[in-house]
Amino acid sequence: MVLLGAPGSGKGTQAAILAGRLGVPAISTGDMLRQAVAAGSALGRSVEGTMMRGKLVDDATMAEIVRRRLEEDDARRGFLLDGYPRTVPQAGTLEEILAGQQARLDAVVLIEVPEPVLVERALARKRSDDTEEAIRERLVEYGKKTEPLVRYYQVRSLLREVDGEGSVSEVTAAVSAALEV
Ligand code: B4P
Repeated sequence: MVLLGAPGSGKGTQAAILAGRLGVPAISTGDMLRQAVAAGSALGRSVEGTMMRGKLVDDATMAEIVRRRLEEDDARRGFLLDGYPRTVPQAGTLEEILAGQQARLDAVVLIEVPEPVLVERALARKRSDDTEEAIRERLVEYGKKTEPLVRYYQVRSLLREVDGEGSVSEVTAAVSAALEV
């Protein structure tokens, strides 16, 4: 499964809850990148500036990271992707990876939250990449590069839309209902 939504929509929050419930790993590309930055690895050093500016890391780098992660044993029985794909080329890469594993996506959940609430939540989170400028830039990037995925998955009959404005438990209930889990 894939969780789709603007930055601050609560993808990561819901992915962790749902993954626990379904017994599959929640794979957050944002967390993986932040860990690389914290560890000071070559990958971390190469993506740090991009993340701080609120820009997306390039598709080739992300393809490499996700391909490796989905080959790990714990992802063989299923997984919940949080924050990938974020561009149409990334969605194509994911399809290729899954085809190579004779697997397919079951569903894509879009968590919808109005922009003022997104900014408020992200500022409250106080993560190092959450300056107001970076948050605004992430929303612009989302509109340009990630929103086209809504249509991409709609035409493939995979998209399930959920209102993400309620409390964490209300959103979990809405996501569970949409997925019938
Ligand atoms: P991510 O880590 O994916 O960050 P995000 O989109 O901001 O967070 P998310 O939507 O998961 O919100 P959260 O649950 O934390 O990406 C960070 C950066 O990494 C990107 O900007 C980019 O540079 C890079 N990156 C990652 N993946 C990439 C890719 N595929 N391609 C290129 N670049 C990539 O929730 C936000 C806050 O709201 C939290 O504080 C939470 O506690 C709160 N909250 C959640 N649900 C709530 C609710 N229902 N009510 C009230 N508060 C709630």
